[in-house]
Amino acid sequence: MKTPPTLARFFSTLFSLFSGSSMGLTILVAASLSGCRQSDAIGSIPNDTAAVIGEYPAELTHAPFVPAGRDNLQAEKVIVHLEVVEKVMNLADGVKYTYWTFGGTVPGPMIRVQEGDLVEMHLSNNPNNKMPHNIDLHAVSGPGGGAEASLTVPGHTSVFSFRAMNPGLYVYHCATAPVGMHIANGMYGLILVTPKEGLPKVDKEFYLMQGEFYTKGKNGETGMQEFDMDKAIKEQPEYVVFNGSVGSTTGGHSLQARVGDRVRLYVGNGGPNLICSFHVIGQIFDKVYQEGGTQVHQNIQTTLIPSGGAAIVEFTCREPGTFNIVDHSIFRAFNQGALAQLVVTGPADKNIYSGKIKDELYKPGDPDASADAENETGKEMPELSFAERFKNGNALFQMNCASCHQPNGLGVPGTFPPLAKSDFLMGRQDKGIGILLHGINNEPISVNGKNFQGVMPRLTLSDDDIANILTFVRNSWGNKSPVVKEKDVKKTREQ
Ligand SMILES: [Cu+2]
Repeated sequence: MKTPPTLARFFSTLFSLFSGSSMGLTILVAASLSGCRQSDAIGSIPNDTAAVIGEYPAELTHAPFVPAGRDNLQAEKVIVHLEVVEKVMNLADGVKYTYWTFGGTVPGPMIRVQEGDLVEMHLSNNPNNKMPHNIDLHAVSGPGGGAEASLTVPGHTSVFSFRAMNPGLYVYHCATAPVGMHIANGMYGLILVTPKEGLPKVDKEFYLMQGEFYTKGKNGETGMQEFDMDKAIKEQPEYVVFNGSVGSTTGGHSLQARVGDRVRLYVGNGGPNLICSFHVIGQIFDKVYQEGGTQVHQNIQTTLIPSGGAAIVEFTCREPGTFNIVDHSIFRAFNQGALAQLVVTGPADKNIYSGKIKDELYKPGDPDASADAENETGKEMPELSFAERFKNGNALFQMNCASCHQPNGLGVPGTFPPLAKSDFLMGRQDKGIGILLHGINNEPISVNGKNFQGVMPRLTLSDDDIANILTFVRNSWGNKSPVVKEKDVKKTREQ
């Protein structure tokens, strides 16, 4: 952890010397030595949780970052300042939304304290806001999780404190009526209460939080979007996202790790409605602190995170690559935004994952499939009708040929020969197949009495494509001839 104020740190060290002594002495020393702001209330707190030494302002981090833990495992007083800010931000490309936030982001900042810590919450409601707000931390043992004590109108700050009694990963959220709307607008975050003995060291820690958004406009509809209460009640979101917006944690914003890194994800689900089936494609969670508790489950593929719940998952990165992090209710991931990415760099290990070794033809029911595969290309596909070839050929012509020969087939005088009523094209025994197969490389040609000399590149077209293009060209702009078949092209190609 970033070192808390040095004075507090000094006291922490000093007081730890007394940790074996009677609690009464510790409290006495704490009160007299600190002589400062913290210690008044602790006399009334049960002895086993009373030994708070030092105080410091909490390090708050915005997702996907996680506050560092501290080495000192003694209980301390941690002061948390959170400001509620109502602001317009991007929900997706071109989609704007008025978010209600803790700390100006969705999710709100991550708070990290230790079991036994005394947490002093200062909740400020920005004077420019329109709504009252509060905070309900699931880590609180007390009415409303602090909601009642923290109800704050714009331009005010409320303060309350709580003892972090139970280790775990907890959601906090606004609980001001209408509660669902405050949560749906983005008012949620995570507070981690690490166990007294600390958490095992890992190489990388990240913070992800899923939430749904209910907009009047359909998914992808651009412009300013309003909250839609009907969709929220029906639990039919337009967006399901990690960390507040579509693409918050993909591409250039992906999580980063190296091969060999041990990764721990702190994952929350703000809801307000949906349960998350949390999964990282291509990783197995060898440890899951299910529902954010202290019980560890091993070797889990997908873990459920309830609305208003959390999970801690861990894995070791064995292979390089881009790993998609999803809600495995999979339409949410690929159609509504519930997609984040982890990019792992470093050397591949073929013993763990080979990558594709080969791609060969597959003929079900034929034990000799691969031997036969060689001959497979000689087999005729069902021949397309004239109308199908003409239609496909039109599309291919527009893409490949029209910029030179012109959409009307008249070409450009002196430069690109016409195809319309072209004696050069229509008089050819091979129907023009050879030209499409091989191109023209500066050979002089004569078309309808005019001379041309230029280059027509050899295009990478299949036999089927060539049959389509020639069927179209040889039956457009006054040209007329029978359908060109794929087997005609194949024959010419073989000659
Ligand atoms: Cu609120």
